[in-house]
Order: sequence, then structure tokens, then C-alpha cells
Amino acid sequence: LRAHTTRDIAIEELLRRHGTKPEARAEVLLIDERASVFERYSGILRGVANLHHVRDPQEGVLAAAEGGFECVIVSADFATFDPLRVIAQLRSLDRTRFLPIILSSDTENDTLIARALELGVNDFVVRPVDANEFVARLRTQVRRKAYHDGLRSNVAESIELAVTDGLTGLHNRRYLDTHLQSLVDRARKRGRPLSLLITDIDHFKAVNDTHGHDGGDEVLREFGRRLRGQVRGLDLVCRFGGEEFVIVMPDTSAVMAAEIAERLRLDVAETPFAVGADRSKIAVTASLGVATLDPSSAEDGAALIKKADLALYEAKNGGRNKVIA
Ligand code: GH3
Ligand code: MG
Ligand code: MG
Ligand code: MG
Repeated sequence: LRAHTTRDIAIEELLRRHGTKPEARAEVLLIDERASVFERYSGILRGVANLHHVRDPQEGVLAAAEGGFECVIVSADFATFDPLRVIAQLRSLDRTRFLPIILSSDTENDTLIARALELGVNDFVVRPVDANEFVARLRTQVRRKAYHDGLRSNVAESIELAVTDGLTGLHNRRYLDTHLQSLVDRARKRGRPLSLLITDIDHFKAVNDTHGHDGGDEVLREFGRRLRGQVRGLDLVCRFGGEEFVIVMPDTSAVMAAEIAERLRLDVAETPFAVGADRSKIAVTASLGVATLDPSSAEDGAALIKKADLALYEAKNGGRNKVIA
């Protein structure tokens, strides 16, 4: 019996990471007109990759764009088709922009290889290929892709987090700040109306005082859900801060926006919010201020927010549970 020391385990981990143990098979696409090349490469990559074969270069690009591949091997030797075009197409499509490409050439054509590398080929092999070298080059590309895919999704996740409100899952103020002006610009350019509303929960401090901060959080989440559920997908709903929310509504006139605001007000006021383990019901009301972009003035996104905020202030002063448009 072999004693398993910590050192053994560490070495095994290293070997595993460096691919001495079999890795999962990669899904690889070969674009080459010849069945003989496919047979040869299938033999070499047996146990390493599931090799898929498309003979026609244009169909090959389409197959690659359909996804599911971790690497594509492109022939440099089509009878009548320029292999550089295949590479350029693969690099220009969103779906294949980052897909590793290995160029497989019958001859050591330096000019072609150099131009292919410039177009974004990741590696190349010259036939007849050495089996071990081919496997190693392919695995390197597959690992590189996995690593970069991981990085890309981490970046996408960080960006998503940076513009999302953690409590409600709605967009946050940072997102509004970066998008409101372009929504205003677009509305002006297209000669379309644009409305914005700000809503603030009435006496929210009392909710916290009576039901605790967690109870208050639950009300905020439910409030956010109701707002999101009552407007169209293209309307931008965000948590502006504390218990204030902003909704930006493209293609929405002042009359329509006032109706929507009234509907929201009623929905909140008429259906109590359930909080806590015992789902006790809380009566909540909110005040709303509505503003519509004036096409004859030069007001910007910030001015629109200010206008809606003044209306909200009036609604609060007018006794709360009110819409001022
Ligand atoms: P008004 O009708 O004038 O709006 O009264 P209000 O009590 O709602 O207004 P105020 O702005 O005085 O109080 C807002 C409260 O919201 C104070 C703050 O502690 C609370 N609050 C802000 N953010 C959160 C949060 O994320 N969770 C909870 N539970 N409370 C929050
Ligand atoms: Mg306040
Ligand atoms: Mg309030
Ligand atoms: Mg407030």
C-alpha cells in the first residue's frame, strides 16, 4: 500500500494541472476539404478531442459560429478558397472572435503563416505533424480558452454588480447616471416623448422603527418588485437611493406617465406588504413626482430629474400618497 503524504498529493495536483493525466475531451472542429486529413487528425487526437469535420470553408465558419467548440483547426490548403478569408470571418463574428484557431498547412509557407498570425490565428502546424506536438499545441489552446473565458465572465459579472442594487436587484443610481442622458438624447433625436418619475415611500422611517431594519428591507424589495412588474421591459427602473426609486419611460407622454404613476400609487396603497416570518401585513404608501421632457427646451437628464424631484416634493407637501405630474 502506498502511503499518501501531503507531498504526494501536491505533486499529483501539479501533474494533474499540467495535463499528464487525461483531461476532458475537447470539442474541436476541423475545416478541411480532405477526408484523409480528418482521418489522420482523428487518429492523433483520439482520447484528447472529439474531432468534428466540415469540408466546405463557408459551412465551416457557420458551424464554428453555432458554438460548442473549444478550438477550430483551419486548413491552409483549400482548392479554390483563400484560407485567410476563413480566418478573417472567424475573427469578425461575435460568436467566434475568441475561439482558438490553429492553422494546418501542407507547406511551410512563411508569408501565409505570418499573415494568418496577424489576422489572429493562435498557432499553426505544418504537415506531416508530430503527434505529441500536435496534442500539446491543441491542449494549450483549449486551456488558454478556458482561462480567458473565466476571466471574461468575471469581468462581465463585476460590471453587472457595479450597476446593480444589491438589495432589490434593480439597476442602481450609477447605472441611471450613465444611461439617462443617452435616453434623453435619443428621444430628442427621434422626436419622441420621454417621461421620468421619482417615487419615495412615505414615512418609511416608521416602517423601520416598527418592523426593524430587516422588515424595512423586505418592504424595499417588494416595492422594487411591484414597480418592475407594473412597467414595460424597456422602461428603466432603478433604486435611486434609500427608499427612492426612479423610472425612465421612453416613448411615454406626460398624460400616459401620469396614468402610470397613479396606477403605481394605487397598487402600493391598496395591497398591503407582507413582512417577517409571520407575513404580517403593513400598509404602505408612496408619493410620486412625474416629469416629461420638454422638446422645446434644452433640458438634460439632470434637469429632468430635478423637475420630477420638485413634483415629488409637492406631493409630499400636499399630504403624501399622491401623484404630482
Ligand atoms: P417621508 O414621507 O418624508 O419620505 O418620510 P420618510 O421617513 O420616508 O423619509 P426619510 O428620508 O426621513 O427616511 C428614510 C429612511 O429610510 C431613513 C433610512 O434609515 C431608511 N433607509 C434608507 N435606506 C434603507 C435600507 O436600505 N434599508 C432600510 N431598512 N432602511 C433604509
Ligand atoms: Mg425623505
Ligand atoms: Mg420617504
Ligand atoms: Mg427619501
